[in-house]
This record gives sequence, C-alpha cells and structure tokens, in this order.
Amino acid sequence: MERTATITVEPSLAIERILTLEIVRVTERAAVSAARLRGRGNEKAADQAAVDAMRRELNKLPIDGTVVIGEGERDEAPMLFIGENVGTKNGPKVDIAVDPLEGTTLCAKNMPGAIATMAMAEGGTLLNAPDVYMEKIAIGPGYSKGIVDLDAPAEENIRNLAKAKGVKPAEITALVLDRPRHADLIAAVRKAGASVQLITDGDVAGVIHTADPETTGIDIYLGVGGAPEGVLAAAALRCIGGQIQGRLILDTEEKRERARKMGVRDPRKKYAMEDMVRGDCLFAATGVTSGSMLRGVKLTDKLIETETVVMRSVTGTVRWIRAEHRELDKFQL
Ligand code: VTB
Repeated sequence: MERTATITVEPSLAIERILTLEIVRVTERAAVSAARLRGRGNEKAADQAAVDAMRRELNKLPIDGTVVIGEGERDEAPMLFIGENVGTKNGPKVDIAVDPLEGTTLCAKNMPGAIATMAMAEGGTLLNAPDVYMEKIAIGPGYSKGIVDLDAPAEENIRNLAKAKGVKPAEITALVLDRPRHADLIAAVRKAGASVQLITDGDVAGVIHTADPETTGIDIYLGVGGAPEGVLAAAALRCIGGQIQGRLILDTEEKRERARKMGVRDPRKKYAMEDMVRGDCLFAATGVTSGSMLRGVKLTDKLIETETVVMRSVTGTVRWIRAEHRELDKFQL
C-alpha cells in the first residue's frame, strides 16, 4: 500500500517556522555573553554584553525588523533602542521586543532567574510602550475570560479564581514582586486567604509560571513591574494560553508625552493580551543563571551549554532546547 504524507506549510508560515530556531540563536548568544559576567556586581557591563550579542545576532536574521520594546528610547540607549531597525532587510516586516538581560541584578549577584528574552511578531502588531511601569494581572489557561480583572479588588480576584479552579482561596498562590509599593496588595491577597510568593526580580518568568500551576505552584501574578516585561510576558502567554491585562503607569506629563509619541492615545487604557500582541508571535528565553524556569549557561573549556524555551502562537508549540555548543569561537566578537 502506498502512503503519501503531505505536510503543507503556507509560505508565510514557513518563514516564521524557520525564524523559530533563529530566535533561539539570538537569545542563546545574549545569555552566554551575560553569563560571562555573572556575579561580578556590574549590572551595566552584563547588560551591555547581552545587548551587543543580541544586536549582532538580530542583524544576521533575514528580517526587516523594528525594535518596539527595547533598551530605552533612542537618546538614552545607543543600541537596541525603540525604533531601531534590525535584520538584513531581506525578509518579512516584523516587530521585535527584546530584554537582552531580564534581571540584571540577578545576573550581577549571580542569583537565580536571570534570562535573555525576546519576542517577534508581524510588523505593527506589538504594543509600542515606553520604558515605564505597568500594573499587571495574569493567570494561566483554562479559565473563562474575565474571571479576574485588573480593576477588581485583589480579594475579589482571589475569590473568583479559587471558585473557578474549584479550590478554597487558601489553595491559591499569588506571585508578587517584593517591593514596598506592593505592601497593600500583599496584605489584601493574604486577607483573602491566599498565599503570597515573593520574587526580587524577573516578572517575565513570573507571569509564565501562571501557565503551569501544577509544576510551579503559581496561580496568579499580581502587581506593578516594567511595561517592556509586560509585553514580553503577553507574547509568551499568547503562545501557551492564559490571560494578562496591563495598564501603563503614566503619572507625569513627561511620561504621557513619551507614550503619546509612541501612539498611546488613552493613557489610562487597560490592555488585554490581544491589545499588547495583536497577532501571531514567537517568544524565546534562554537562562543566564539557573532559575525555576530555565537552567543557566554552563561554561567550560570545551563546551558551552544553554537551555532555551521557544514558543510559537500559531501552533502553541513549546520547545525546550538544550544546546551543547562546541564551536566556541562563535561566541567571541
Ligand atoms: C520587574 C522585573 C524586572 O524590574 O519588571 C521590575 O521583571 C520592575 O521594576 O526583572 P523595579 O525593579 O523598579 O521595581 C526588574 O526587576 C528589573 O528589570
């Protein structure tokens, strides 16, 4: 019996499929460069190393890319600034969100959870946000839309989430950045009966943790973190499922003006996941220091090992890629 299997990949999706592995190379290189500066107490140097490496790799990709979430606005960030064009230009128009070293402090202190991360989407589909704070709320997949809401009191969100999960509030764990600004939020979550897990940095991974509560023990992410990290986390959840809402904190005229220049019309807008990432996207993250999501880079004389997670929203495929690099020269400048 003759069997023919035909796998049809639309030309536009074929490019995107190939880019899935290409963006792994980008975050791997950034992670390795940052890893060489783990524990040196120099956040700036580690960040710069990651930025340089990421930019070099991005510029090799067959894309016509625009950085929309980057290291800052042009005057304050010489590289990977918002608006910078990257790639060979021979390829699709794409928006790019980068955080070459998410958790610079974690890397400088050699603490768990520093990652190199980026997302890519069709041109014009990622939220252009200035580097300001963002209020965030996120939960994983499997819940009906709107069971938690950024504007509802924390107690209500915990109660509704517990009910939807079919557990008591005492069995819910909320992840929150350990900052004085969250004192009231933490008290409210505890008052509702839930447990609070605190992190010092790294809320991109924090939000991603909500997608797999059985493994991570995290049901909900709450609080104020960076807006760039919010858009990156939204890209990840767009791939693996879940809900995230965010609102930019534009508490000065100067910030409102910066946001306006980026196309933000309503400074109080509550962004849903679909507003932050308006179409299909790719997301990748490589561990710099070992953490709850990814192993850190292992550096030896003969081998460099990296671990990366890469996700694709079209199919919802999540790949965990452990790489052994033997050609070490490629990591030099
Ligand atoms: C978060 C976290 C980052 O910044 O967004 C946080 O994800 C928010 O800013 O890893 P503050 O540190 O000012 O509170 C980081 O901790 C560092 O970019």
